[in-house]
Amino acid sequence: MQIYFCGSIRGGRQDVEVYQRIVKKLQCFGRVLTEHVSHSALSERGEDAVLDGDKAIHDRDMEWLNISDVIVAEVTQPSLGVGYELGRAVAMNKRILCLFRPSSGRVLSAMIRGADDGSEGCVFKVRDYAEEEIEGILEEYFGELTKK
Ligand code: 6IA
Repeated sequence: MQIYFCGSIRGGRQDVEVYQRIVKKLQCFGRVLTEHVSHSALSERGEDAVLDGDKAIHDRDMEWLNISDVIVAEVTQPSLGVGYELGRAVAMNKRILCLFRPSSGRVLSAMIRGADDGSEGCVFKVRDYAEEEIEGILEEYFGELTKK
């Protein structure tokens, strides 16, 4: 299974340790194409050092999004790039799981929360969680997915 993980980069790296925990667990279920999103060496400004620049990042990520079977996004730290990836993934009819931590004190965008219609068959899911629940939530989600 090809998994595309989304997390904030230029939107702010405050949650990088949570991303690491998510990516580590995701690697039990398949290949995480965007593992670098969880690297602590990648800073908000680090991508400026990439020679090929933003267009190459965008085009490669869109290719990976296209070949992915499932998208998992940590959406607590608001990020334009993550919002864009989710919109593109919806247009590609991809299966999407968004993870949000209410303990952050933030309120999730209605455009993300509202994309989950609450029905069992909805391919766009939003799950509120506390950090210690990550592994259990992912086990449950991927367990259901492999049954389908
Ligand atoms: O607007 P943001 O930068 O917060 O957007 C973050 C999202 O866009 C992530 O989910 C990534 O998939 C994607 N993204 C943004 N910057 C990069 C990037 N920079 N590489 C790959 N995906 C990115 C260069 C990193 C490289 C030196 C390892």
